[in-house]
Amino acid sequence: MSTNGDVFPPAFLWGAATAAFQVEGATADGGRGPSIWDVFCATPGKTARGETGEIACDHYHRFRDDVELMRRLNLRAYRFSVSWPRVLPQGRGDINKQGLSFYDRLVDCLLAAGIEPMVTLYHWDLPAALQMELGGWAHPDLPLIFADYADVLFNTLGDRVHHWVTLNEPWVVVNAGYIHGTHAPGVKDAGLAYRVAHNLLRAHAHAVARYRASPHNRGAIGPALNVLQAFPASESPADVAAAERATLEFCGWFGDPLYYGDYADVLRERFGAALPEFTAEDARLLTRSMDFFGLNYYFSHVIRHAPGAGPLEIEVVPQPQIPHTTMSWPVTPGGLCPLLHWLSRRYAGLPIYITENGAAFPDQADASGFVNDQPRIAYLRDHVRAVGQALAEGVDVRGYFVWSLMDNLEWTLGFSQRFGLVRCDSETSQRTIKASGHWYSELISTGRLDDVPNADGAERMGVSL
Ligand code: IFM
Repeated sequence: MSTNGDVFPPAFLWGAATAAFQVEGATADGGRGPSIWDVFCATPGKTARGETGEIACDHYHRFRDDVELMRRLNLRAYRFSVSWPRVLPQGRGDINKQGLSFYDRLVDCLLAAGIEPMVTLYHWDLPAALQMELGGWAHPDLPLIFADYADVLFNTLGDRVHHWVTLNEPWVVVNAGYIHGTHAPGVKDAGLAYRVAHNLLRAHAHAVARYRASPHNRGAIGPALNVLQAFPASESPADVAAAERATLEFCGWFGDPLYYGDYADVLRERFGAALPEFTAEDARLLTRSMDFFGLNYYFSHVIRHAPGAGPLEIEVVPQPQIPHTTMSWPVTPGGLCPLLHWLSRRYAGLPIYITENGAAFPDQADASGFVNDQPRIAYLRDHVRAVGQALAEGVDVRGYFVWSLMDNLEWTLGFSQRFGLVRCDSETSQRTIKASGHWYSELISTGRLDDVPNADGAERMGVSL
């Protein structure tokens, strides 16, 4: 695919993304079992204002209206995740037909509206039974149990779904869930975290092997990895090497094993015995186990060499002059194009999808519920422009998914962080397309960034990084 920068190819896959626990609600409906996130949210003090996924955006009941909204937004694709405990309430064993049929109907409804489904198999909501009975991802059998679950979905939806994402942001699962304990299952055990990461990688490899052996292997399968571009704080060789190590913290840990069959050398040197070894069979299954690289890009950092600061000896240099989102993330569209080049060199031959990109801003709705979210338009426009530039320079980017279709439950932070193209009233679940949604639909219909009128007052943000 190529472009002249502001003009995108007709086949470019424009979409928006969500995740089951963040939007579905209906946590006790239709035979669904509890997930580790239900347990976590029910524990006092774990989420802001004690907010839970019980209702979320009520997408489980409103999915037909939501697909109609997607059609009005001109989306070509919708990335959603399957709730594992909705399909297998105990994580394994008996299939909950009612739960499975929800995804069956959702896929049919999307296809009838001309929208391509991209299905994520694991977006953090592990069945609670697997955590309680086996200790979750720390257990060496989890990868095979995950592959069995994946197989259920390949067999049910594989005739109609051609884009599969195995794991969403395993780096976050490990860091927030097992090092800092701020996400479910709320464990703080760095030693265990390496084993969990290892099993997540093995789970991806086993699921991909099943997909490739399945009669429905007519599409593409890959991970969605969160990666940032690390800019060195100075031209000194020490800072340049530190910046490379910072990017490798994500890619060397999760991307490299899925392409080369092992962790990056620099991680083996720095983490030593803490990084488990892959068996020869694991390495065989892992090597070239991505059909595409799914990139979740939110921000980049300036990094300096910091002797003694953890095994990687890296430190983020704050950039207070750059605008930040309400997540306190810097707005850095300038990191995206170099990162796309870096990925296309390191994982040569793989197409890239931007599986998530977006921003939370302090949206204010008017009396009708409409949000004139000019900062989000500016954010999206600058990032889409960076994608167009990378395409024009020869990087094989095939699609772009805004995070998120609608405001939803931002995990521990509850409903306070609004990422949506569509406002979802957290009291009534009423949907209203925001100015950014209208802007995005116009971009999709023309495929030209230069044709979409600039949003009033939308300043170009954070372009220096
Ligand atoms: O909401 C999350 C999503 O679940 C995973 N990627 C980042 C988003 C914003 O924090």
